[in-house]
Amino acid sequence: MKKTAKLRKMIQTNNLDFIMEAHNGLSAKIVEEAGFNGIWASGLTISASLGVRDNNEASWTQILDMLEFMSDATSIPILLDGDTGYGNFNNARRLVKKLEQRNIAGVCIEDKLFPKTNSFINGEAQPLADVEEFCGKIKAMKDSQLDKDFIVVTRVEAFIAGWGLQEVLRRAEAYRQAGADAVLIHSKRSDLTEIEAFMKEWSGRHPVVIVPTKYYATPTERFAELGVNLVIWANHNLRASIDAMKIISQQIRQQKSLIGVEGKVASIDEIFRLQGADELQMAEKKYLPGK
Ligand code: SPV
Ligand code: MG
Repeated sequence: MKKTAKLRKMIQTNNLDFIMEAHNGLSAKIVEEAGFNGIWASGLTISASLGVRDNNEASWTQILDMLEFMSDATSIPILLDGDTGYGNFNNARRLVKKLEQRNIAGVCIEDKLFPKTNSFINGEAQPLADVEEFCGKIKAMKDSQLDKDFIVVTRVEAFIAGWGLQEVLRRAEAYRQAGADAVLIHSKRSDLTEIEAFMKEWSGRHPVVIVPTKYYATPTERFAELGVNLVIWANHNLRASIDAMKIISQQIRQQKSLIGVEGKVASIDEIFRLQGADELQMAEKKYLPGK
């Protein structure tokens, strides 16, 4: 099955599915090996891994380059966090074209303004996109895709920006009618009240995606009970690696030695395995004279 068809199936079937954050080829590979059926290419973690802020400081082609490595390293579908689509409808439809060329299965766009700011930084001060303009962007993206299974997820930021349920519903419905394949309802509350209220009114009319970063303490069964289709674990590989790198850097600096760390880090052979070094050795035997 194509990557696009796999991701489409994940959002369209009624059972709850999960995708996991990755920010480069290596972390994407690790997500696949962990058994996930899909990858969230997070704007926050890709930009953080590049040492920049989640404010479109990395250019969209720099993101595209990273995605190419992630896509080449894996066989499961990738959903790109495409921020606002990096401009207006025209930039967004060109993004779709470039993503399809790199075998990316779908993109999520959020109804904010370029350059965006992460939803967890002063969210209530963030202006939202005009609904009509955003619907034009959705239509342009859907009209430009060549593969019918490529998905466009539209992320409603109205709760984040301090609006109520009515505004969230108005936007979600408008985006559904404009052709979005799913709506992502984002909430920065530590409980599930906003998501619950939305799911009740929405009553299954179109697939729903959530990101439980802030309401992490909610048992996962609740998401299934509410009828959520897809959960994004949005940033945990980067966060795990930050802690691991801090500990090892500090230890090596303090001990001026590798004696205490060798058993605590992945082996060099494990790096080779993740890179697929074996395959190259076999290919050399086949293709290089004298090997
Ligand atoms: C991301 O992972 O970049 C997201 C999710 O967009 S959030 O950080 O919650 O906005
Ligand atoms: Mg993001």
